[in-house]
Amino acid sequence: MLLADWHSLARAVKRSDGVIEVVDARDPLGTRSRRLEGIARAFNRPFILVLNKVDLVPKWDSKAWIDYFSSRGIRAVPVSAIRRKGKEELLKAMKEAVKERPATFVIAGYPKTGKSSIINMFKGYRSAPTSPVPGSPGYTRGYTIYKVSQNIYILDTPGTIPVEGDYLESVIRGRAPEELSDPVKPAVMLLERALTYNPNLALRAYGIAERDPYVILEMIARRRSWFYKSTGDPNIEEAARAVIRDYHKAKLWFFVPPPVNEARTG
Ligand SMILES: Nc1nc2c(ncn2[C@@H]2O[C@H](COP(=O)(O)OP(=O)(O)OP(=O)(O)O)[C@@H](O)[C@H]2O)c(=O)[nH]1
Ligand SMILES: [Mg+2]
Repeated sequence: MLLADWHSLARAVKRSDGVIEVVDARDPLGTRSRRLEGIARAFNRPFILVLNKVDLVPKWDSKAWIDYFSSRGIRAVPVSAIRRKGKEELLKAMKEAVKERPATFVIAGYPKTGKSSIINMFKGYRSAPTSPVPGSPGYTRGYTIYKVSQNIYILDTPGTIPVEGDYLESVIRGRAPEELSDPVKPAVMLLERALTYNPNLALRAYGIAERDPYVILEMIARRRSWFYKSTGDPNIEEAARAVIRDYHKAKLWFFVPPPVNEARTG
């Protein structure tokens, strides 16, 4: 597991000319790091928020999120790194944010938000290693600098987790599903959250017409013949890991729209 290394990140921000924070468009506030934003502010670095994976949410939703951040004074750019959408707009935002050349941007954010994929979008080929699930081979381990345009560089960083961030996101992004000692609790929370936003979720993902998270886990285990050897009961821990993996792989589909009438906290 990658421990949050704020010290290295702060040092990188200090040496950079600008900061790009990447959040997951499916749950922008759950994957947003206030602490990272605070570091950028502390060093007075121009800040751009990338709403990545917009291919996984409807257009009205990504638009609403861009408005949400814009109205709070944050420059936000919708991107789909894997579809190479938003590349020009992001580059434009970077060029406008930092005038001096060469310019180096730190790209940072929660694990698996697609930081390295954004670098690859600029490169046009797989240059930075990427991986679908926390802990699977390809996650970013160290700090690596990539040239993404004439005189413009991006420093890729490991996904460091803000301890004060969203509990569920920090748990499921912080460790490989196999390494979670109690995968059931976060999987149940994940299913509860997912069902709030997409009541037909289990039907779509698993063909299961149930809305109780425990029942869903049990049915997944039964269908896949996962049983505890000792008791013969359905192995809901294995099912829980599968559910978490399916969220990372976007098989478990839901998205969180912007809050309405929320007090503006900045
Ligand atoms: N659907 C979709 N998936 C994406 C997008 N960008 C990245 N991904 C996927 O998200 C997963 C994580 O991507 P990475 O680029 O490795 O994410 P990262 O933030 O660099 O991850 P760490 O280095 O582990 O922190 C991979 O499976 C990517 O294919 C996107 O725009 N849309
Ligand atoms: Mg990476």
